[in-house]
Amino acid sequence: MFDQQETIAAIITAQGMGAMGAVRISGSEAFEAAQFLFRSKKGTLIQDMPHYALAYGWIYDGDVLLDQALLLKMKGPSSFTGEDVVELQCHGGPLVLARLLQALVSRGIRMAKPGEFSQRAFLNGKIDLTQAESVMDLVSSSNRVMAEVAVQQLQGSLSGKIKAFKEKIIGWIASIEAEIDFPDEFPVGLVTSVFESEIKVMIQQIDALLETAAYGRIYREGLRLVFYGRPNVGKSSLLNGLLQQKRAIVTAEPGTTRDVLEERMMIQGIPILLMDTAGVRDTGNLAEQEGVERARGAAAQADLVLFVLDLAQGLTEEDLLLLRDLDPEKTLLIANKADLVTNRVLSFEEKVKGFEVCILSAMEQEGIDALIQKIRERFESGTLTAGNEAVLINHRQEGALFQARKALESAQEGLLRGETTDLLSIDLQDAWSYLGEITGETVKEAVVTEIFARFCLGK
Ligand SMILES: Nc1nc2c(ncn2[C@@H]2O[C@H](COP(=O)(O)OP(=O)(O)OP(=O)(O)O)[C@@H](O)[C@H]2O)c(=O)[nH]1
Ligand SMILES: [Mg+2]
Repeated sequence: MFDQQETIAAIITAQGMGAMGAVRISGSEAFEAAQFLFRSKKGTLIQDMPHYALAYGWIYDGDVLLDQALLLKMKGPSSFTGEDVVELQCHGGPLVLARLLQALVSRGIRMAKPGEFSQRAFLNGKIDLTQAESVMDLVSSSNRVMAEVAVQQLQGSLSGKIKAFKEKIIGWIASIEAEIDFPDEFPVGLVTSVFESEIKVMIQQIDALLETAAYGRIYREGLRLVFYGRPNVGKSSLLNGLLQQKRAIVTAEPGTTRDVLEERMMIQGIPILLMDTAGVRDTGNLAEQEGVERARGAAAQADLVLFVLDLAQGLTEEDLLLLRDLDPEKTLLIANKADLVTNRVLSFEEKVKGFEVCILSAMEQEGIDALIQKIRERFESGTLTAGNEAVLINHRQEGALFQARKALESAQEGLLRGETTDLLSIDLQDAWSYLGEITGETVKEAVVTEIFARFCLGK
């Protein structure tokens, strides 16, 4: 855990030149340290400035003038970190900011580690863990949905739900304790029968949250779309067709693509990670063999496989073998090179029953729009309930929520078996504690450190 006694500072604006650059100082010596450097035009001292006030002036390192600046004073606990904070807003030159930071360090202020401001905010109870994580999502979001969900979670949309669960559970535990302590006043089983149905409702609500995890990953990392199939069927051509640029090498020779080639794009608001792979075949070439292995791996991890075949050749035995391992729910069958055939009726339709087929020509750019529409439909027909919930949980939150659900289920089963109420209470306490990991009250210190270490410098 970081030493909270120390006063820390960091550049909080992006690297490089900009109209503005800012340095934040946080801790008990923030005002004093800033006063060393800052001379207000009106001669005001920082200690005399009111809370949230701005002062205009100049920054000096000793006698050396560094920059012109605005100083913002925030008195703890009403600041982001909960400590005394000063923000110096100057001109956004990398050297100016570095010299300013250096001047602070030479006066005993420590440089903040990545995520340290946010970690202090968490430790001082200014934000909970879900809010800290949503800050990360917000600054790294590449699409509108993620940005909107992240800002709602920052406002507390997820914390609110978790808090409500926890309060309810505490209520149940209290009733159980009352039943145990004052058996005469509570007829046996009265309390438990009331919350049998309530536990069921809570499990359903948790399931709805758990369902958002898959979409959370897609909005954070992109929908993994993997081009897969035999060599030379036109996988790379199709990737280029979707991207509208000649990104992947295309040749008439089978075995052109070797590595997994990744490219990002947006399809109607959905962030997509396109992955072109090597054509699958038996080969003596070591590099190609490795490529084939990677192709299989990528297909296994795909959200959606675009299985490409060559319509001019029809469905080959090798195609069928590959198809057998694919899940129709996660696959679109692309019959490519439609420009080479005159009759577009699929002779092999029976053999690919269950798979949705898309006939197109990557070379002629024909049928690409219909493919885009199908990708969109696949995404929407999934389990997306997140849009209206405005909550997308991440992997860590999913894990804890899953454990909480298990504990609740165990309580539910206990109730049905007519277990004694003290056993029930243990399950409920477990559920409460797992929920607390999400917001951070019961989370282990190592996890907290790991979460904040992923933040960027100055956050
Ligand atoms: N006529 C026609 N030719 C196509 C079409 N799509 C791709 N081709 C041709 O098929 C050949 C192979 O295309 P690629 O895109 O390299 O095929 P691939 O599946 O990526 O091949 P590997 O990387 O070797 O696995 C090239 O000569 C392309 O021009 C199409 O729709 N129609
Ligand atoms: Mg290729």
